Amino acid sequence: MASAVSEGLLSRPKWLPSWLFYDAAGSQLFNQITELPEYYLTRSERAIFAERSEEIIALAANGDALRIVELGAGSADKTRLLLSAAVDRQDTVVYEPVDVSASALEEAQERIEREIPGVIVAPRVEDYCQGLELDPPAPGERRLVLYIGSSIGNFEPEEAHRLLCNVRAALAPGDALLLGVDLAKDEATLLAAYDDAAGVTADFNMNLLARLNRELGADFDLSSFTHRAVWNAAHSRIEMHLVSCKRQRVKISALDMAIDFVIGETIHTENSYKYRPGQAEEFLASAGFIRGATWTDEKKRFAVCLAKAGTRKGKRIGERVNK
Ligand code: AVJ
Repeated sequence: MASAVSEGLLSRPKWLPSWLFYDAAGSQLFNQITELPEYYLTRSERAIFAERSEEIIALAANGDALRIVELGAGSADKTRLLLSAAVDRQDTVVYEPVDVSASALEEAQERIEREIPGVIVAPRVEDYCQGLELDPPAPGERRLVLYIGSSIGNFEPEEAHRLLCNVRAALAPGDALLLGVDLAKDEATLLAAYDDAAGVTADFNMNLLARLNRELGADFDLSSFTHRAVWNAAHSRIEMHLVSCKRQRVKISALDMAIDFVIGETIHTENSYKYRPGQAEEFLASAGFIRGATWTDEKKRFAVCLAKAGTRKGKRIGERVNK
């Protein structure tokens, strides 16, 4: 954390990595975001699962039993629709949620085992960006990896490609990946989703500075920064920034650093890439996956793609993909 923060704040323009959002307070704010009227992503993806879970699970299983792995599982809320569909087809389902947050995984395990009998939860506290190792499938078993919720949207296109290659390298031919991506759409809808009327996304962004104050002894004055969301059409991404309202100096005692801001200077805190139709399928194909099927919600805001591991392996790259 210390090295990422000092690298980002010493750069011009200044930036901070978006994984820093998710401390306990930030994870809670993110859960609130998913319930906002403007944040259509979670609702759109959940609507797809509500309608298509059976079909998705049947296509992935292809007559065998499934073992389900979820990358960046968090609270695993929408996943329950897929898990229920899987236990309808087989008596028990092993579900391995992978996340860096042990507390989120504990809560998810407790809730899923209570609410969906037949699911055996085997949580893994791991950073999947460092590469991925999976247990080999038992005879008559296939793996389904879930990477849903537009989590891939935080990665630069080259990083996203590398991550998909790493997933492919961990799979055997016939295993499957279910990928959820947000689709490019009109600017007003996108901006509202990342700058909601209740100000929850602003709090989520500002929590980053509060976190640096708490954990690195920084003295950011939260009232002299504001939240800004921008649609970058050239790169097809929403950007989040923190804007300094005045000329100021901030000290970060744990890093023994002082950082100067001019008025209006920004810290770039997140990119959230929005895919055009067909783009996720192209990414998957170039990482060694075979096209399966794509589902979208009624308003075509969000897409879920099922892809099968082909015989050509993706190139495994152990290097961390989100700096
Ligand atoms: C968790 C990366 C999917 O990009 O929409 C929500 C994070 N940032 N509001 C997204 C987020 C601002 C979210 N992802």
